[in-house]
Amino acid sequence: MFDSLQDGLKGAFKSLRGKGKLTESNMREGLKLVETSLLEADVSIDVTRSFMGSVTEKALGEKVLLALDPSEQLVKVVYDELTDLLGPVDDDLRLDQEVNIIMMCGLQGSGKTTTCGKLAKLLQRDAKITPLLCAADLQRPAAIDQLHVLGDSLGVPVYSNKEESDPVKVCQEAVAQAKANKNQVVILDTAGRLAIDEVLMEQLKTIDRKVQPHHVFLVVDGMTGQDAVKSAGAFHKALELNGVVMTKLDGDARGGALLSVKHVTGVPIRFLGTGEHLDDLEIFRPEGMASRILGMGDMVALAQQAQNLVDEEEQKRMQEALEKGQFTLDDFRNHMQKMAKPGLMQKMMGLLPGMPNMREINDMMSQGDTSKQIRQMVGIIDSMTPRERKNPKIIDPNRRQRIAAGAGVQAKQVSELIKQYDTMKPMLTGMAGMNAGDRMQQMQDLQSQMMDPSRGMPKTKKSTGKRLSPKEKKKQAKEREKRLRQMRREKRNKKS
Ligand SMILES: Nc1nc2c(ncn2[C@@H]2O[C@H](COP(=O)(O)OP(=O)(O)O)[C@@H](O)[C@H]2O)c(=O)[nH]1
Ligand SMILES: [Mg+2]
Repeated sequence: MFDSLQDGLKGAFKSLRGKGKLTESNMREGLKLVETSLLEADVSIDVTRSFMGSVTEKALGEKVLLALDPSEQLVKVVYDELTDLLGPVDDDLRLDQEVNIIMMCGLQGSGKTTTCGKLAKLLQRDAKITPLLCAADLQRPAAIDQLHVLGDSLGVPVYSNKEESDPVKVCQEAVAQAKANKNQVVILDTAGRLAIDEVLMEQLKTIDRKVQPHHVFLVVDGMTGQDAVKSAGAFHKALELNGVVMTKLDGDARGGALLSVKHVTGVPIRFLGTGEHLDDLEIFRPEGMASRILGMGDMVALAQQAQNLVDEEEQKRMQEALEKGQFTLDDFRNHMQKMAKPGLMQKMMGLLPGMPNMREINDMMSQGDTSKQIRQMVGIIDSMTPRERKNPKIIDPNRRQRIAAGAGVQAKQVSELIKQYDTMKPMLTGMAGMNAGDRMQQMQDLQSQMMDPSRGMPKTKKSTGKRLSPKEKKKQAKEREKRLRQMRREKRNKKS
């Protein structure tokens, strides 16, 4: 997700990192790259401008320029700004009425009907509420059937009336039925058009006026870029929206639209649609999204996905193992097997920091189906001896050859698997039992390690051919000392 924005920002930070000491002028260069990557990712000019305004001010502040690692500080400035721009959240549906009405609106094909189903599933799972779905899209006869199919698969009732041609009436009838059957929530699946038109808007306004939904959510297709932004503006003008759902963020959505839609409507983003399955609805969190955009991964979303996957007992066992710092290749293998569900693997990998981005993963996965890939990984681990599984460090080229031959793969694939395991292990074990703040810190540390593998080791400075003045030397020595102290502290913290 959000590949281009992610790639662009990473490039910007990387080029700054290579510069050693930052000055105002090379920081400005880095900021230019940040700006370009925003624009390339489809963030509108207005949003980019205001975003860059506050980032520049902070980045050129003394605190950042004098920091030991200014590019890391810039990552933090951009992260904070993204979080600010994407927030605040409003994840409370305030279902305190006898019947709470949620209306979905948006262009045709944006994912309204699918989102109705996903939201119904989420309510069932998390709030133990069985909502009533209302088929208020009377434009296409198939739309009613589509909702019925969804409802049947979820065990959720669907109200429809094929005799009625007025969507307002259908909505009113649904609300009445919900009252009678004590459905706490009604979700209205309204009609969409290919482009915004007056008739559609009037129809929605009438529903809004006469049915008085408690929530009006705009469903926006994340793949449509700036068009999404335009339509969001029009919908917001006609209806008082109080939430946005952005769908199809599992594809090659460029991410910019999310920032722009938020900016244009000022309405909280509530949910993200990340796939065609009914489980693929995430509650929006600005911090998680900012991390993802910056390529730091979203550990909270990852944990959530994993949680929906393994049963409670296994989870407890995992947690205990993780807290003890044990996450063996056997655990890794069991985990992989659980992820053999189609599509899930790509998604989880996309949430992990340091993993190849979605495009690469999709390419990789589409060459063979996911379950085949997983079978291969499992095969590799199965070809290892118990000792190797416990301590993959002992796997030398000879052992690697043997394992590869046993699993029928290339030696390179064995190394890749171990690398993946090595990336996951410190993250998972380190994060078990941490609070959210520490986790954030950990994520940032991890990220900087990934961008600069030499970090953590004293840097060997390349000769510039220029001699340093005594004052500069003294300053460098001081910086080195500070860095060493910091390293020792980090080491100590890791031990305790
Ligand atoms: N990949 C992906 N496809 C989605 C998502 N949400 C909806 N879709 C697909 O988009 C198409 C249109 O969805 P639908 O709910 O019928 O849109 P509506 O016309 O707004 O009701 C369908 O093929 C859905 O499966 C999503 O989050 N990810
Ligand atoms: Mg529909």
